[in-house]
Amino acid sequence: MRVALIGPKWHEMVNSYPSLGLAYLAAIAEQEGHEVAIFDMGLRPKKPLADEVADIVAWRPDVIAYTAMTTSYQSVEESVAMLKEALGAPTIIGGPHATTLPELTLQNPHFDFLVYGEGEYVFRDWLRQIETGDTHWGANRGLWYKDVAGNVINGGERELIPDLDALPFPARHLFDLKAYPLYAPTGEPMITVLTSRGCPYKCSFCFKGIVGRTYRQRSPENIVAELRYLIDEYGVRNFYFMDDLFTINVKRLEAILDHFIAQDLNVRWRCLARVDRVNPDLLKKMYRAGCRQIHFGIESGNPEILAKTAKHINLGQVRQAIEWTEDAGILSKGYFILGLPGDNAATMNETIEFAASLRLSEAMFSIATPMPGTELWEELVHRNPDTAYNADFTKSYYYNSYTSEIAPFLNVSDVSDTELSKMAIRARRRFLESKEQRKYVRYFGPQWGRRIYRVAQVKPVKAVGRGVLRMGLFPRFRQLQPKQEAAAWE
Ligand code: B12
Ligand code: SF4
Repeated sequence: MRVALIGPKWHEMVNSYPSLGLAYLAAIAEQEGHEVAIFDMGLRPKKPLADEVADIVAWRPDVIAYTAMTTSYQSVEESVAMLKEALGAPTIIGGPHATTLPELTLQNPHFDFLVYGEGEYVFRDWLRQIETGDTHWGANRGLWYKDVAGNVINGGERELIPDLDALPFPARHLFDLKAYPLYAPTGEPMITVLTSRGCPYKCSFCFKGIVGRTYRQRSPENIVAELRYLIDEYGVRNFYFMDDLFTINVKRLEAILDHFIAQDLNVRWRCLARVDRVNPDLLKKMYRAGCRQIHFGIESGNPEILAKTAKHINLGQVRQAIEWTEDAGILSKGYFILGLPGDNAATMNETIEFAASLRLSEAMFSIATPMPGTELWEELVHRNPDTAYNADFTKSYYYNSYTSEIAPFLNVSDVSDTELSKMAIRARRRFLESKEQRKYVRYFGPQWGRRIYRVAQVKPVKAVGRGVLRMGLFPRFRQLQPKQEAAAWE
Protein backbone atom coordinates (compact mmCIF):
# COMPACT_ATOMS: atom_id res chain seq x y z
CA MET A 1 0.00 0.00 0.00
CA ARG A 2 0.98 3.62 -0.36
CA VAL A 3 1.14 5.15 3.11
CA ALA A 4 1.13 8.95 3.53
CA LEU A 5 2.42 10.16 6.90
CA ILE A 6 1.55 13.79 7.50
CA GLY A 7 2.89 16.45 9.86
CA PRO A 8 0.60 19.49 10.10
CA LYS A 9 1.30 23.18 9.67
CA TRP A 10 2.85 24.91 12.69
CA HIS A 11 0.96 28.14 12.34
CA GLU A 12 3.58 30.70 11.13
CA MET A 13 6.51 28.77 12.51
CA VAL A 14 8.92 26.51 10.66
CA ASN A 15 9.38 23.06 12.13
CA SER A 16 13.10 22.65 12.68
CA TYR A 17 12.92 19.02 13.83
CA PRO A 18 12.01 16.09 11.58
CA SER A 19 9.39 14.28 13.68
CA LEU A 20 10.95 11.17 15.21
CA GLY A 21 7.46 9.83 15.80
CA LEU A 22 6.70 9.86 12.06
CA ALA A 23 10.18 8.55 11.30
CA TYR A 24 9.70 5.49 13.56
CA LEU A 25 6.23 4.82 12.13
CA ALA A 26 7.57 5.14 8.59
CA ALA A 27 10.35 2.66 9.35
CA ILE A 28 7.80 0.15 10.65
CA ALA A 29 5.60 0.62 7.57
CA GLU A 30 8.59 0.14 5.25
CA GLN A 31 9.58 -2.98 7.16
CA GLU A 32 6.09 -4.28 6.38
CA GLY A 33 6.75 -3.73 2.67
CA HIS A 34 4.70 -0.56 2.14
CA GLU A 35 5.66 2.42 0.06
CA VAL A 36 5.84 5.41 2.40
CA ALA A 37 6.01 9.17 1.94
CA ILE A 38 6.26 11.81 4.66
CA PHE A 39 4.60 15.16 4.04
CA ASP A 40 5.75 17.67 6.64
CA MET A 41 3.66 20.80 6.13
CA GLY A 42 5.36 22.32 9.18
CA LEU A 43 8.36 23.04 6.98
CA ARG A 44 6.43 25.45 4.77
CA PRO A 45 4.35 27.96 6.73
CA LYS A 46 3.75 30.13 3.67
CA LYS A 47 2.65 27.44 1.25
CA PRO A 48 -1.16 27.46 0.97
CA LEU A 49 -2.83 24.49 2.62
CA ALA A 50 -4.70 23.68 -0.60
CA ASP A 51 -1.36 23.27 -2.43
CA GLU A 52 -0.05 20.98 0.32
CA VAL A 53 -3.19 18.89 0.03
CA ALA A 54 -2.87 18.82 -3.78
CA ASP A 55 0.67 17.37 -3.43
CA ILE A 56 -0.61 14.58 -1.20
CA VAL A 57 -3.57 13.86 -3.46
CA ALA A 58 -1.20 13.68 -6.46
CA TRP A 59 0.81 10.97 -4.66
CA ARG A 60 -2.42 8.87 -4.47
CA PRO A 61 -2.00 7.33 -0.99
CA ASP A 62 -4.06 4.30 0.05
CA VAL A 63 -4.06 5.42 3.70
CA ILE A 64 -3.69 8.82 5.31
CA ALA A 65 -1.95 9.07 8.69
CA TYR A 66 -1.54 12.24 10.74
CA THR A 67 0.51 13.19 13.78
CA ALA A 68 -0.31 16.29 15.84
CA MET A 69 0.47 18.15 19.00
CA THR A 70 -2.42 20.05 20.52
CA THR A 71 -0.86 23.26 19.26
CA SER A 72 -0.94 22.13 15.65
CA TYR A 73 -4.24 20.25 15.67
CA GLN A 74 -6.34 23.06 14.29
CA SER A 75 -4.53 22.87 10.97
CA VAL A 76 -5.05 19.09 10.90
CA GLU A 77 -8.81 19.57 10.99
CA GLU A 78 -8.63 21.84 7.97
CA SER A 79 -6.49 19.60 5.78
CA VAL A 80 -7.97 16.21 6.71
CA ALA A 81 -11.39 17.41 5.56
CA MET A 82 -9.96 18.27 2.14
CA LEU A 83 -8.01 15.02 1.86
CA LYS A 84 -10.89 12.81 2.91
CA GLU A 85 -13.11 14.45 0.36
CA ALA A 86 -10.56 14.15 -2.43
CA LEU A 87 -9.36 10.60 -1.75
CA GLY A 88 -11.88 8.83 0.48
CA ALA A 89 -8.99 6.71 1.84
CA PRO A 90 -8.95 5.47 5.46
CA THR A 91 -7.66 8.15 7.84
CA ILE A 92 -5.87 7.68 11.15
CA ILE A 93 -4.37 10.04 13.71
CA GLY A 94 -1.91 9.51 16.58
CA GLY A 95 0.49 11.54 18.70
CA PRO A 96 0.21 13.79 21.76
CA HIS A 97 -3.05 15.49 20.80
CA ALA A 98 -4.87 12.28 19.85
CA THR A 99 -3.71 10.65 23.08
CA THR A 100 -4.71 13.62 25.23
CA LEU A 101 -8.23 13.97 23.86
CA PRO A 102 -9.01 10.73 22.03
CA GLU A 103 -12.80 10.85 22.09
CA LEU A 104 -13.05 14.44 21.04
CA THR A 105 -10.48 13.92 18.29
CA LEU A 106 -12.19 10.88 16.87
CA GLN A 107 -15.52 12.65 16.84
CA ASN A 108 -14.14 14.53 13.85
CA PRO A 109 -16.12 12.97 10.98
CA HIS A 110 -13.04 12.92 8.74
CA PHE A 111 -11.04 10.59 10.99
CA ASP A 112 -11.81 6.87 10.93
CA PHE A 113 -9.18 5.63 13.39
CA LEU A 114 -6.99 6.86 16.22
CA VAL A 115 -3.99 5.36 17.97
CA TYR A 116 -3.72 5.92 21.68
CA GLY A 117 -0.15 6.23 23.04
CA GLU A 118 2.96 4.62 21.65
CA GLY A 119 2.19 3.83 18.05
CA GLU A 120 4.60 1.52 16.22
CA TYR A 121 2.99 -1.87 16.80
CA VAL A 122 -0.64 -0.67 16.72
CA PHE A 123 0.09 1.07 13.40
CA ARG A 124 1.80 -2.03 12.01
CA ASP A 125 -1.20 -4.20 12.93
CA TRP A 126 -3.67 -1.63 11.54
CA LEU A 127 -1.84 -1.57 8.19
CA ARG A 128 -2.06 -5.38 8.09
CA GLN A 129 -5.79 -5.19 8.87
CA ILE A 130 -6.45 -2.59 6.17
CA GLU A 131 -4.45 -4.57 3.62
CA THR A 132 -6.19 -7.87 4.33
CA GLY A 133 -9.65 -6.39 4.90
CA ASP A 134 -9.73 -7.64 8.50
CA THR A 135 -12.26 -5.45 10.31
CA HIS A 136 -11.83 -6.94 13.80
CA TRP A 137 -10.57 -3.59 14.98
CA GLY A 138 -11.19 -4.47 18.62
CA ALA A 139 -8.46 -7.13 18.37
CA ASN A 140 -5.86 -4.39 17.82
CA ARG A 141 -5.35 -3.02 21.33
CA GLY A 142 -4.64 0.73 21.32
CA LEU A 143 -6.66 1.28 18.13
CA TRP A 144 -9.76 3.45 18.62
CA TYR A 145 -12.41 3.42 15.92
CA LYS A 146 -16.07 4.09 15.20
CA ASP A 147 -18.95 1.62 15.03
CA VAL A 148 -21.41 1.66 12.15
CA ALA A 149 -23.52 4.23 13.95
CA GLY A 150 -20.48 6.49 14.19
CA ASN A 151 -19.95 6.05 17.96
CA VAL A 152 -16.37 6.23 19.14
CA ILE A 153 -15.14 2.87 20.42
CA ASN A 154 -12.47 3.02 23.09
CA GLY A 155 -9.72 0.64 21.99
CA GLY A 156 -7.73 0.91 25.23
CA GLU A 157 -3.99 1.18 25.35
CA ARG A 158 -1.32 -1.19 24.04
CA GLU A 159 1.39 -2.28 26.49
CA LEU A 160 4.54 -0.19 26.11
CA ILE A 161 7.13 -1.61 23.71
CA PRO A 162 9.34 -3.68 26.02
CA ASP A 163 12.45 -3.90 23.85
CA LEU A 164 13.35 -0.63 22.11
CA ASP A 165 16.30 -2.32 20.36
CA ALA A 166 13.74 -4.35 18.41
CA LEU A 167 12.54 -1.22 16.59
CA PRO A 168 14.06 -0.31 13.23
CA PHE A 169 16.05 2.91 13.08
CA PRO A 170 13.88 5.94 12.22
CA ALA A 171 13.37 6.30 8.45
CA ARG A 172 15.17 9.62 8.10
CA HIS A 173 15.75 9.01 4.40
CA LEU A 174 12.09 9.95 3.85
CA PHE A 175 12.71 13.50 5.07
CA ASP A 176 14.40 16.25 3.16
CA LEU A 177 16.85 16.60 6.06
CA LYS A 178 18.64 19.57 4.52
CA ALA A 179 15.41 21.57 4.62
CA TYR A 180 15.26 21.51 8.43
CA PRO A 181 17.01 24.46 10.07
CA LEU A 182 18.63 22.36 12.79
CA TYR A 183 22.31 23.14 13.18
CA ALA A 184 25.11 22.80 15.69
CA PRO A 185 26.57 26.14 16.82
CA THR A 186 29.29 25.59 14.23
CA GLY A 187 26.68 25.81 11.49
CA GLU A 188 27.03 22.13 10.65
CA PRO A 189 23.87 20.01 10.36
CA MET A 190 22.58 18.24 13.41
CA ILE A 191 20.39 15.14 13.72
CA THR A 192 18.01 14.20 16.55
CA VAL A 193 18.23 10.77 18.17
CA LEU A 194 16.18 9.05 20.88
CA THR A 195 18.06 6.64 23.18
CA SER A 196 15.34 6.02 25.78
CA ARG A 197 11.63 6.59 26.34
CA GLY A 198 9.74 7.73 29.41
CA CYS A 199 10.31 9.60 32.64
CA PRO A 200 9.28 8.61 36.17
CA TYR A 201 8.59 12.20 37.31
CA LYS A 202 5.32 14.04 37.02
CA CYS A 203 5.86 17.77 36.64
CA SER A 204 2.69 19.82 36.71
CA PHE A 205 3.08 21.22 33.17
CA CYS A 206 4.22 18.03 31.43
CA PHE A 207 2.05 15.58 29.49
CA LYS A 208 2.90 11.96 30.28
CA GLY A 209 0.37 10.08 28.16
CA ILE A 210 2.56 8.65 25.40
CA VAL A 211 5.55 6.91 26.91
CA GLY A 212 4.39 6.89 30.51
CA ARG A 213 6.31 6.97 33.76
CA THR A 214 8.46 3.93 33.05
CA TYR A 215 11.99 4.38 31.77
CA ARG A 216 12.96 2.14 28.86
CA GLN A 217 16.38 2.28 27.32
CA ARG A 218 18.11 1.18 24.20
CA SER A 219 21.38 -0.71 24.60
CA PRO A 220 24.64 1.21 24.11
CA GLU A 221 25.47 -1.09 21.16
CA ASN A 222 22.18 -0.28 19.44
CA ILE A 223 22.68 3.48 19.97
CA VAL A 224 26.24 3.41 18.65
CA ALA A 225 25.09 1.39 15.63
CA GLU A 226 22.55 4.12 14.81
CA LEU A 227 25.13 6.88 15.22
CA ARG A 228 27.61 5.02 13.02
CA TYR A 229 24.93 4.60 10.39
CA LEU A 230 24.10 8.33 10.52
CA ILE A 231 27.77 9.31 10.35
CA ASP A 232 28.38 7.06 7.33
CA GLU A 233 25.12 7.80 5.53
CA TYR A 234 24.77 11.53 6.12
CA GLY A 235 28.30 12.62 7.03
CA VAL A 236 27.05 14.30 10.24
CA ARG A 237 28.91 14.42 13.52
CA ASN A 238 26.45 16.53 15.55
CA PHE A 239 23.60 14.96 17.45
CA TYR A 240 20.80 16.09 19.72
CA PHE A 241 19.60 13.41 22.15
CA MET A 242 15.94 14.27 22.61
CA ASP A 243 15.28 11.85 25.48
CA ASP A 244 13.21 13.29 28.30
CA LEU A 245 15.92 12.18 30.69
CA PHE A 246 19.21 11.35 29.06
CA THR A 247 21.22 11.28 32.31
CA ILE A 248 18.80 9.61 34.71
CA ASN A 249 20.48 6.21 34.81
CA VAL A 250 24.13 6.90 35.52
CA LYS A 251 25.22 3.28 34.93
CA ARG A 252 23.60 3.23 31.51
CA LEU A 253 24.97 6.64 30.66
CA GLU A 254 28.49 5.64 31.68
CA ALA A 255 28.23 2.58 29.45
CA ILE A 256 27.12 4.75 26.52
CA LEU A 257 29.94 7.24 27.15
CA ASP A 258 32.48 4.40 27.36
CA HIS A 259 31.33 3.19 23.96
CA PHE A 260 31.58 6.67 22.45
CA ILE A 261 35.11 7.11 23.83
CA ALA A 262 36.40 3.58 23.12
CA GLN A 263 35.09 3.62 19.57
CA ASP A 264 36.50 7.09 18.99
CA LEU A 265 33.24 8.24 17.41
CA ASN A 266 34.42 11.85 17.44
CA VAL A 267 30.88 13.17 17.73
CA ARG A 268 29.57 16.37 19.30
CA TRP A 269 26.21 16.36 21.01
CA ARG A 270 23.70 18.03 23.25
CA CYS A 271 21.11 16.50 25.54
CA LEU A 272 18.38 17.33 28.04
CA ALA A 273 19.02 16.65 31.73
CA ARG A 274 17.76 17.32 35.23
CA VAL A 275 19.97 19.37 37.55
CA ASP A 276 19.80 16.66 40.22
CA ARG A 277 21.06 14.00 37.83
CA VAL A 278 24.56 15.25 37.05
CA ASN A 279 27.82 15.38 39.02
CA PRO A 280 31.30 16.75 38.25
CA ASP A 281 32.90 13.41 37.31
CA LEU A 282 30.00 12.44 35.09
CA LEU A 283 30.06 15.83 33.36
CA LYS A 284 33.80 15.60 32.70
CA LYS A 285 33.30 12.19 31.17
CA MET A 286 30.36 13.48 29.12
CA TYR A 287 32.64 16.20 27.78
CA ARG A 288 35.27 13.61 26.80
CA ALA A 289 32.55 11.68 24.99
CA GLY A 290 31.58 14.76 22.94
CA CYS A 291 28.87 16.46 25.01
CA ARG A 292 29.02 20.20 24.39
CA GLN A 293 25.68 21.48 25.59
CA ILE A 294 23.10 20.48 28.19
CA HIS A 295 19.60 21.86 28.43
CA PHE A 296 18.22 21.93 31.99
CA GLY A 297 14.61 22.50 33.06
CA ILE A 298 14.94 25.07 35.86
CA GLU A 299 11.40 26.48 35.67
CA SER A 300 11.29 29.04 38.51
CA GLY A 301 13.58 31.09 40.75
CA ASN A 302 11.01 31.21 43.52
CA PRO A 303 11.27 28.16 45.83
CA GLU A 304 7.52 27.90 46.51
CA ILE A 305 6.50 28.20 42.87
CA LEU A 306 9.22 25.72 41.93
CA ALA A 307 8.00 23.26 44.58
CA LYS A 308 4.46 23.52 43.19
CA THR A 309 5.64 22.32 39.77
CA ALA A 310 6.53 18.99 41.44
CA LYS A 311 9.84 19.09 39.65
CA HIS A 312 11.53 17.98 42.90
CA ILE A 313 14.61 20.12 42.51
CA ASN A 314 15.84 23.10 44.52
CA LEU A 315 17.67 26.31 43.65
CA GLY A 316 20.92 25.12 45.28
CA GLN A 317 20.97 22.08 43.00
CA VAL A 318 20.37 24.34 40.02
CA ARG A 319 23.27 26.66 40.86
CA GLN A 320 25.62 23.76 41.52
CA ALA A 321 24.71 21.87 38.35
CA ILE A 322 25.26 24.95 36.16
CA GLU A 323 28.65 25.62 37.78
CA TRP A 324 29.74 21.99 37.35
CA THR A 325 28.54 21.93 33.75
CA GLU A 326 30.31 25.12 32.71
CA ASP A 327 33.45 24.03 34.64
CA ALA A 328 33.44 20.82 32.62
CA GLY A 329 33.54 22.91 29.42
CA ILE A 330 29.93 22.15 28.53
CA LEU A 331 27.57 24.98 27.62
CA SER A 332 24.43 25.10 29.73
CA LYS A 333 21.00 26.30 28.69
CA GLY A 334 18.19 26.86 31.19
CA TYR A 335 14.49 26.64 30.50
CA PHE A 336 12.34 28.90 32.66
CA ILE A 337 8.57 29.26 32.91
CA LEU A 338 6.88 32.56 33.68
CA GLY A 339 3.24 32.74 34.72
CA LEU A 340 2.97 29.53 36.74
CA PRO A 341 0.11 29.35 39.28
CA GLY A 342 0.88 31.77 42.10
CA ASP A 343 3.31 33.77 39.99
CA ASN A 344 3.08 37.53 40.46
CA ALA A 345 5.39 40.38 39.47
CA ALA A 346 7.62 39.78 42.51
CA THR A 347 8.03 36.02 42.07
CA MET A 348 8.65 36.39 38.34
CA ASN A 349 11.29 38.99 39.07
CA GLU A 350 12.90 36.42 41.34
CA THR A 351 12.95 34.00 38.42
CA ILE A 352 14.44 36.61 36.11
CA GLU A 353 17.09 37.63 38.63
CA PHE A 354 17.88 34.03 39.47
CA ALA A 355 18.42 33.28 35.78
CA ALA A 356 20.61 36.37 35.49
CA SER A 357 22.71 35.24 38.46
CA LEU A 358 23.54 31.85 36.96
CA ARG A 359 26.53 31.12 34.73
CA LEU A 360 24.21 29.90 31.99
CA SER A 361 25.31 30.23 28.38
CA GLU A 362 21.71 30.48 27.22
CA ALA A 363 18.26 30.86 28.70
CA MET A 364 14.77 30.43 27.35
CA PHE A 365 11.75 31.95 29.06
CA SER A 366 8.37 30.59 28.15
CA ILE A 367 4.89 31.38 29.33
CA ALA A 368 3.08 28.69 31.30
CA THR A 369 0.41 27.00 29.21
CA PRO A 370 -1.99 24.54 30.78
CA MET A 371 -2.09 21.81 28.14
CA PRO A 372 -4.98 19.35 28.50
CA GLY A 373 -3.85 16.18 30.24
CA THR A 374 -1.50 17.97 32.65
CA GLU A 375 -1.83 18.91 36.33
CA LEU A 376 -1.78 22.55 35.26
CA TRP A 377 -4.88 21.98 33.16
CA GLU A 378 -6.58 20.23 36.10
CA GLU A 379 -5.79 23.24 38.27
CA LEU A 380 -7.25 25.59 35.68
CA VAL A 381 -10.43 23.52 35.41
CA HIS A 382 -10.65 23.38 39.20
CA ARG A 383 -10.45 27.17 39.37
CA ASN A 384 -12.76 27.76 36.40
CA PRO A 385 -15.05 24.73 36.07
CA ASP A 386 -16.44 26.16 32.83
CA THR A 387 -13.09 25.84 31.07
CA ALA A 388 -13.50 23.74 27.96
CA TYR A 389 -10.96 22.67 25.40
CA ASN A 390 -11.17 24.69 22.24
CA ALA A 391 -9.09 23.90 19.22
CA ASP A 392 -7.32 27.23 19.10
CA PHE A 393 -4.27 26.15 21.07
CA THR A 394 -2.19 27.38 18.15
CA LYS A 395 -1.96 30.62 20.08
CA SER A 396 -0.12 28.93 22.90
CA TYR A 397 2.89 28.16 20.79
CA TYR A 398 5.42 30.40 22.48
CA TYR A 399 8.41 29.53 20.41
CA ASN A 400 9.00 33.15 19.43
CA SER A 401 7.67 34.63 22.62
CA TYR A 402 10.25 37.41 22.63
CA THR A 403 8.00 39.51 20.49
CA SER A 404 5.00 41.30 21.94
CA GLU A 405 2.77 39.48 19.46
CA ILE A 406 2.59 36.33 21.54
CA ALA A 407 0.04 36.79 24.27
CA PRO A 408 -0.35 34.27 27.08
CA PHE A 409 -2.97 31.65 26.40
CA LEU A 410 -5.10 30.60 29.38
CA ASN A 411 -3.12 32.69 31.84
CA VAL A 412 -2.92 30.93 35.24
CA SER A 413 -0.73 33.53 36.97
CA ASP A 414 -1.72 36.44 39.20
CA VAL A 415 -0.82 39.13 36.64
CA SER A 416 -2.58 40.36 33.52
CA ASP A 417 -1.86 39.00 30.03
CA THR A 418 -0.13 42.22 29.05
CA GLU A 419 2.11 42.20 32.08
CA LEU A 420 3.01 38.57 31.52
CA SER A 421 3.94 39.21 27.89
CA LYS A 422 6.15 42.10 28.96
CA MET A 423 7.79 39.94 31.63
CA ALA A 424 8.85 37.39 29.01
CA ILE A 425 10.46 40.07 26.89
CA ARG A 426 12.10 41.72 29.90
CA ALA A 427 13.44 38.36 31.10
CA ARG A 428 15.24 37.83 27.83
CA ARG A 429 16.73 41.33 27.83
CA ARG A 430 17.85 41.04 31.45
CA PHE A 431 19.49 37.68 30.82
CA LEU A 432 21.51 38.95 27.85
CA GLU A 433 22.53 41.97 29.89
CA SER A 434 23.74 39.77 32.76
CA LYS A 435 25.71 37.64 30.36
CA GLU A 436 27.48 40.72 29.06
CA GLN A 437 28.11 41.95 32.61
CA ARG A 438 29.74 38.64 33.53
CA LYS A 439 32.39 39.37 30.94
CA TYR A 440 33.38 42.63 32.70
CA VAL A 441 33.35 41.02 36.13
CA ARG A 442 35.71 38.30 34.94
CA TYR A 443 38.20 40.87 33.71
CA PHE A 444 37.96 43.71 36.20
CA GLY A 445 36.80 41.83 39.32
CA PRO A 446 33.33 41.94 40.90
CA GLN A 447 33.26 45.52 42.19
CA TRP A 448 34.97 47.38 39.36
CA GLY A 449 33.57 45.06 36.73
CA ARG A 450 30.00 45.99 37.61
CA ARG A 451 30.82 49.71 37.78
CA ILE A 452 32.69 49.77 34.47
CA TYR A 453 29.94 47.74 32.86
CA ARG A 454 27.38 50.33 34.00
CA VAL A 455 29.44 53.20 32.59
CA ALA A 456 30.10 51.25 29.40
CA GLN A 457 26.37 51.07 28.74
CA VAL A 458 26.11 54.84 28.31
CA LYS A 459 25.83 55.31 24.55
CA PRO A 460 28.84 57.61 23.81
CA VAL A 461 31.05 55.54 26.12
CA LYS A 462 29.92 52.40 24.33
CA ALA A 463 31.04 53.87 21.00
CA VAL A 464 34.48 54.84 22.36
CA GLY A 465 34.81 51.43 24.01
CA ARG A 466 34.19 49.68 20.72
CA GLY A 467 36.91 51.80 19.11
CA VAL A 468 39.38 50.93 21.88
CA LEU A 469 38.64 47.27 21.54
CA ARG A 470 39.08 47.49 17.80
CA MET A 471 42.51 49.05 18.33
CA GLY A 472 43.41 45.95 20.30
CA LEU A 473 44.21 47.81 23.51
CA PHE A 474 42.60 45.19 25.66
CA PRO A 475 43.51 41.92 24.02
CA ARG A 476 42.95 39.91 27.20
CA PHE A 477 39.53 41.44 27.62
CA ARG A 478 38.65 40.37 24.12
CA GLN A 479 39.75 36.85 24.93
CA LEU A 480 37.53 36.90 27.97
CA GLN A 481 34.42 37.41 25.94
CA PRO A 482 32.19 34.49 26.81
CA LYS A 483 33.43 31.64 24.67
CA GLN A 484 31.65 31.81 21.41
CA GLU A 485 29.31 28.86 21.19
CA ALA A 486 30.93 27.68 18.02
CA ALA A 487 34.38 27.56 19.58
CA ALA A 488 33.05 25.76 22.64
CA TRP A 489 31.46 23.17 20.40
CA GLU A 490 34.76 22.23 18.71
C1 B12 B 1 11.15 17.18 20.40
C2 B12 B 1 9.90 17.84 20.94
C3 B12 B 1 9.52 19.05 20.39
C4 B12 B 1 10.22 19.69 19.19
C5 B12 B 1 9.52 19.33 17.88
C6 B12 B 1 9.39 17.86 17.63
C7 B12 B 1 8.74 17.42 16.34
N1 B12 B 1 8.98 17.98 15.20
O1 B12 B 1 7.99 16.48 16.38
C8 B12 B 1 10.02 21.20 19.53
C9 B12 B 1 11.12 21.61 20.46
C10 B12 B 1 10.00 22.15 18.35
C11 B12 B 1 8.70 21.11 20.29
C12 B12 B 1 7.81 22.16 20.36
C13 B12 B 1 6.65 22.09 21.13
N2 B12 B 1 6.32 21.10 21.98
CO1 B12 B 1 7.25 19.43 22.11
N3 B12 B 1 8.12 17.82 22.50
C14 B12 B 1 9.16 17.25 22.00
C15 B12 B 1 9.48 15.96 22.78
C16 B12 B 1 10.52 16.30 23.85
C17 B12 B 1 9.95 14.77 21.99
C18 B12 B 1 9.06 14.41 20.77
C19 B12 B 1 9.53 13.11 20.20
O2 B12 B 1 10.29 13.07 19.26
N4 B12 B 1 9.09 11.99 20.80
C20 B12 B 1 9.49 10.68 20.41
C21 B12 B 1 8.50 10.07 19.41
C22 B12 B 1 8.91 8.65 19.11
O3 B12 B 1 7.23 10.09 20.03
P1 B12 B 1 5.95 10.81 19.39
O4 B12 B 1 6.34 11.88 18.48
O5 B12 B 1 5.02 11.11 20.49
O6 B12 B 1 5.32 9.65 18.49
C23 B12 B 1 4.87 8.41 19.02
C24 B12 B 1 3.41 8.40 19.47
O7 B12 B 1 2.93 9.65 19.85
C25 B12 B 1 2.64 7.82 18.33
N5 B12 B 1 2.28 8.70 17.21
C26 B12 B 1 2.62 9.96 16.95
N6 B12 B 1 2.08 10.37 15.78
C27 B12 B 1 1.38 9.36 15.29
C28 B12 B 1 0.64 9.23 14.11
C29 B12 B 1 0.04 8.01 13.84
C30 B12 B 1 -0.73 7.87 12.57
C31 B12 B 1 0.16 6.93 14.74
C32 B12 B 1 -0.47 5.63 14.41
C33 B12 B 1 0.88 7.06 15.92
C34 B12 B 1 1.49 8.27 16.18
O8 B12 B 1 3.57 6.87 17.81
C35 B12 B 1 4.90 7.43 17.85
C36 B12 B 1 5.88 6.32 18.05
O9 B12 B 1 5.64 5.64 19.24
C37 B12 B 1 8.07 15.68 23.41
C38 B12 B 1 8.10 14.90 24.71
C39 B12 B 1 8.13 13.42 24.45
N7 B12 B 1 8.71 12.71 25.34
O10 B12 B 1 7.63 12.90 23.45
C40 B12 B 1 7.49 17.09 23.57
C41 B12 B 1 5.99 17.29 23.43
C42 B12 B 1 5.52 16.52 22.23
N8 B12 B 1 5.90 18.72 23.18
C43 B12 B 1 4.90 19.29 23.75
C44 B12 B 1 4.61 20.68 23.67
C45 B12 B 1 3.54 21.20 24.63
C46 B12 B 1 5.28 21.50 22.78
C47 B12 B 1 4.99 22.98 22.52
C48 B12 B 1 3.53 23.35 22.51
C49 B12 B 1 5.74 23.79 23.55
C50 B12 B 1 5.33 25.23 23.40
N9 B12 B 1 4.48 25.69 24.32
O11 B12 B 1 5.77 25.88 22.49
C51 B12 B 1 5.65 23.19 21.14
C52 B12 B 1 4.59 22.99 20.03
C53 B12 B 1 5.11 22.93 18.63
C54 B12 B 1 3.99 22.76 17.62
N10 B12 B 1 4.25 22.25 16.48
O12 B12 B 1 2.87 23.08 17.79
C55 B12 B 1 4.05 18.30 24.50
C56 B12 B 1 2.80 17.97 23.69
C57 B12 B 1 1.52 18.00 24.48
C58 B12 B 1 0.34 18.02 23.55
N11 B12 B 1 -0.81 17.71 24.10
O13 B12 B 1 0.41 18.31 22.39
C59 B12 B 1 5.09 17.12 24.69
C60 B12 B 1 4.46 15.73 24.78
C61 B12 B 1 5.89 17.45 25.97
C62 B12 B 1 5.19 17.11 27.23
N12 B12 B 1 5.58 16.03 27.87
O14 B12 B 1 4.29 17.80 27.67
N13 B12 B 1 8.56 19.89 20.85
S1 SF4 C 1 9.37 18.00 32.69
FE1 SF4 C 1 11.03 16.53 32.41
S2 SF4 C 1 11.31 15.64 34.48
FE2 SF4 C 1 9.32 16.65 34.50
S3 SF4 C 1 7.86 15.01 34.00
FE3 SF4 C 1 8.38 16.07 32.07
S4 SF4 C 1 10.07 14.90 31.19
FE4 SF4 C 1 9.90 14.30 33.36
